[in-house]
Amino acid sequence: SFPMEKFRGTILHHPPSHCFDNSVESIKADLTEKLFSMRAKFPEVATLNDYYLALSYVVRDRVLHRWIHSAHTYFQQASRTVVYLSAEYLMGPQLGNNILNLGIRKQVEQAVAEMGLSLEDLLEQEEEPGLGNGGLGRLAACYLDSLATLQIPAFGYGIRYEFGIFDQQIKDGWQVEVTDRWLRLGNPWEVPHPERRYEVRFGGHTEAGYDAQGRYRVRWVPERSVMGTPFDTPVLGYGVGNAIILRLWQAEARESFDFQAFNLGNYYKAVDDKVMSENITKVLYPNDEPEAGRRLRLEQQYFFVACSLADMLRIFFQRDTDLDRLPDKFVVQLNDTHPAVAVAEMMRLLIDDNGLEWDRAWKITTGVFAYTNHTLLPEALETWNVDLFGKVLPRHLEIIYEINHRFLMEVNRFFPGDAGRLSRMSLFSEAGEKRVRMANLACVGSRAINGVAALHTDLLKQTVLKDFHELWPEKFSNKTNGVTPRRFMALANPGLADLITQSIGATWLRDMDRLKGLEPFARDNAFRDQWAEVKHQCKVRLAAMIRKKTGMAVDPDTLFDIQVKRIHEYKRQHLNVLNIITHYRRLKQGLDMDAPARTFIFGGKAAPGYVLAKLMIRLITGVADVVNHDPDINGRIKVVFYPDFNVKNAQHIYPAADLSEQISTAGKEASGTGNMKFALNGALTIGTLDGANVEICQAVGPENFFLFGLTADQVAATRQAGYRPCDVYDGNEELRAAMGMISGGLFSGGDPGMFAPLIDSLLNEDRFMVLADYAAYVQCQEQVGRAFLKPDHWHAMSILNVARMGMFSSDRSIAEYCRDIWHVEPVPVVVPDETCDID
Ligand code: CR1
Repeated sequence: SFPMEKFRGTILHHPPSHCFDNSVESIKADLTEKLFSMRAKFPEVATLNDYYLALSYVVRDRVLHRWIHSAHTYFQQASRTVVYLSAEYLMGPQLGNNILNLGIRKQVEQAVAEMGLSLEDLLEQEEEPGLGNGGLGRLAACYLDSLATLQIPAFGYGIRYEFGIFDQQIKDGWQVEVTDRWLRLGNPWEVPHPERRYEVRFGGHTEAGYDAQGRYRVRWVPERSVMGTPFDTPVLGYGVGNAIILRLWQAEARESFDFQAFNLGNYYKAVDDKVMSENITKVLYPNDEPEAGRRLRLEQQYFFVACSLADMLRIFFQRDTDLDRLPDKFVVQLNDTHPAVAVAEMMRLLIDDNGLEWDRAWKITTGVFAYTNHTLLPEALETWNVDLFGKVLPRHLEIIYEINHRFLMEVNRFFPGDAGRLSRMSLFSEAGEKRVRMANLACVGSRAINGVAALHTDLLKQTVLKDFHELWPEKFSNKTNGVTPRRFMALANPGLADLITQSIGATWLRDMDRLKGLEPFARDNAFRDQWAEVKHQCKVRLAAMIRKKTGMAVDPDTLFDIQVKRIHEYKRQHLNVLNIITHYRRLKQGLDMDAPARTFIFGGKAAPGYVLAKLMIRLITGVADVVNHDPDINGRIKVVFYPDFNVKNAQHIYPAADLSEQISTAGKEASGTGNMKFALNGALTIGTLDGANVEICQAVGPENFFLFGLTADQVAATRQAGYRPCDVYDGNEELRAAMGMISGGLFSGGDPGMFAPLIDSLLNEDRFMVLADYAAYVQCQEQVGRAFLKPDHWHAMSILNVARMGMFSSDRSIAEYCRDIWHVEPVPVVVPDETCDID
């Protein structure tokens, strides 16, 4: 009964339904055809990359078929839709995942084999879109996977950075950053829609006045504007017909600007403007950068928020005219504060562009947004200098002032005369230079606020967001993170996935609680042997990758002890290193000779401006240099730095781990998600009671988890009591020796100065309690060594870990968001004429 004329020009008819034949013969024929039509090549001259692209187009046709039917279904049913706003998405390679989710793996494997190719080689060709820094961006990607799989109508909106996170090379032991040119060889997965661009305005000033009806109105007179073009990448659900869209915005110059300048004879100014406009989506900012005075970053945030909200309203107006119903049709999830300016932009759209009064606009706005916090580290909480903010977004700054004024009046009604509280909760910090607090804006503008693990949410309520929790306790909830078992188990570890399927059936990939069915197998000798064999094969494959990337030989029969994640002081890679050095020294002294041989593997990027993190990488490679070549050690310790840790490499690494290092200072890691990926691949964890480790330990049982170190409460109490790292140092001979070996130059070619900043920071401040946890960590690592020498028990623990990790599927997380925050229901999509057998 809705007015048909409203959406003339959008999808009106039932979409075409091709019958995609997924037989081996058809896939071969399609591949040859794509080689011709998309690459203009015939088989004899085609490169491996041509074949990768051709196969991607073969797969893409089938993916788009699902998307077009999904879009049609969602549109027809006008279903309530989730809008996920995130400045980062770490999608990982697409080809393998799409083949898996289409259920055509066997046929594709055979088809390419019959053409003389290997699917593995073709998959290796793909350069992943590294459009994120780490956990937060990868979480967004896992959540899209689960949204599609749970059949939830959703859009992911973000930024199409031309250069994503830098590629990391290791030169002379140091990290060297290389620009990531992921688009160089073409991206077959995206569909640009230049016909659907939006204008985004910046700068200038505002003018106040009265409109024809005598109402007070503000007009924003911007100084410049750019265009945002969407690029759509479909994301398939697993075992369902549903697909959703990741829509990334690219900044482009308005050609009208160029024309004007050209007419004035200022051709070069026009070209300049074009460059300036396109700069907005040029590069992803690495997080953990110490100083942030970056206007371009604010422009990026506003740019993608403005495009996304405009797009959302376009879709809304296709079916509705009454903006009061917007909160019934859409919920907008803010992935951290990067898109928090959306709160002000929504108010501007409603008031300035659609003529609503403030209170009505505010009711709609606060009915639409929800906010996820991802960090407790004070230095990572975003704020913007008010002058800078006002120069880039003068109208939004006014709106934020008005929101703040009304909000503080409300606070004052609840807590009369509490000046301290008012200044803490204000959207502006006034200590020193005046700044806008984006977390406060996100809290005030949202109807739901959540943390990403139980401990993190508790600490949020007690610390950074304490005042907001006291004002609005009902807004708060916990949503413990999860990871997709499709990419991180089925795709990354097919051997393990097949073994699990053989024993408990195939449904676990969509219903991870079924993994519980593995528990009895922990006592089954034959099964344990198969389990051990799968792990061994994964280690053999990783050893081959290590050989290829670093030239180093490592022994798959040793204990693979792995720490991969961003390099950061709070994640404490240096604590890991101190244990390695201690172990090394003991072996040199003829002690610990019965400990199992270990391969310590590290991977992760340091922010280019984070000097101490880069020094930590140099320390790891320095220790590797000495230990790996020491004839006394004779292979009992090897240390590897695996360069350029990203999603693609991660898929090789997680399955091969015996031991997962999750050793952050308690209270600092909001959740962690690598911890889940390791455990789901049968690694045991050595970890602190931090982030989701707490829940993992509880789920798998403390007897199957190597727990050590201070708790978050103890960390706070120790600090309170006047923690002095030098006292710990003075009291521990092995610690002194290990640190002495570093500062004496043993790992820096005799240069005693190289690691001085690291050593000094540990001795003088030790913000992250490395020394306080050192003894407990070393002792816990000894326990790990002893446990590894009893393979039957070790593998039983490994099986129990996997069996009990079901709750860490992102399907569970997303189901909780749907139930508690989004209030959305599944919309199944039926795709006609699909002839695939799910394997
Ligand atoms: C946290 O540090 C968490 C991810 C995803 C990170 C990590 O512990 O697993 O988010 N936070 O929730 C972050 O990147 C900007 O903050």
